[in-house]
Amino acid sequence: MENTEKKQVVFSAIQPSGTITLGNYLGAVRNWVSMQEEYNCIYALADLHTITVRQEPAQFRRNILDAYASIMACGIDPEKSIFFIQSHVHTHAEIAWILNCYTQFGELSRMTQFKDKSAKHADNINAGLFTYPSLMAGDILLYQTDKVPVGADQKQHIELTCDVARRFNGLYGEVFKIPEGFIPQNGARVMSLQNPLNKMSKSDENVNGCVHLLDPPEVIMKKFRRAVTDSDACVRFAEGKDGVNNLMTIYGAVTGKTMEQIENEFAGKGYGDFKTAVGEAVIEELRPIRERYERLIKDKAYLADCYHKADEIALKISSRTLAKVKKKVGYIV
Ligand code: AQP
Repeated sequence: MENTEKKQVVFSAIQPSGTITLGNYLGAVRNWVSMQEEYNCIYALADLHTITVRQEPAQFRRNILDAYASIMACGIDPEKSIFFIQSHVHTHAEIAWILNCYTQFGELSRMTQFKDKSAKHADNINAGLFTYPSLMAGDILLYQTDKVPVGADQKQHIELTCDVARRFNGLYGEVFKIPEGFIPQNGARVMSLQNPLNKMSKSDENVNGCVHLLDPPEVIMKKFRRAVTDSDACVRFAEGKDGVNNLMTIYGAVTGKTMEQIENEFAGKGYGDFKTAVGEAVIEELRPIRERYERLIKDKAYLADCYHKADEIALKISSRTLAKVKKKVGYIV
């Protein structure tokens, strides 16, 4: 599985903080799948990050396996990519501590995700939530990554990763490769169907705002039929039409159609026809994923075999960078 060809390295991760959403899929995971042929791909289930928000242990354990199977069902091939579980590879926690000491308080204070999540979980603004970007920087930098396929919400964290890497390299020489974000043209920021000013999130309490990869077809259709639009009754992409813009973005991302083609397709038709078309397109996109998931989740031994093999390779690769980092800092290794 470890590829020695000189392909560029791709790294990305996803949190098992709930059922994977259409936003996660269109913003990130779809690119993870398509990049497998051309790049050396390393993907992780970022379960260390997940406990920055309190998890119920039994549910968390189920979410980890469900998310692992869901991502594989999207098309991650264990023969082509390394797909491991972050908490199984100790180098991540270790480098996070070191990078914490090269990341400024002021930089972390400016992160919008920290501000958003602190507001959402005001009773648990823990240090892990604050230093989350140092762990994310470590995840990426451990693998000498070239490209990081993510949704638009992660742009700020990638920029911080590059700043920390440049700072470290400035002190000690070329230790880290400076990565770049890889953000899709379509679907980089899928919004909630109920509140199109907020992004669609796994942990959204309003279930109707969020389409999950494993939702049955009738549930997906119901969510799209209930999606918030406006009183304009015209399918066009324009300022102030956040709900319709979001539905058009989703439809465009799934069908490959431009906003202009979508406007022409629905000229003279109402929102009812449009919402049904978006629902049908999404149902067909997700159908094979749900079917593959149903098969995979029954085969726990196969899943365990996949992640154990990947954990081992990830540890081997990441240990090289960690050893270099520790030596540069001055530790006896
Ligand atoms: N709404 C979205 N549109 C496009 N891309 C998105 N991503 C997340 N939401 C959207 C991308 O999905 C990848 C994995 O995200 P994550 O699990 O690391 O964390 P997140 O960004 O905090 O995702 P959620 O779904 O919003 O989780 P919770 O509810 O736990 O906070 C990333 O590449 C992200 O950009």
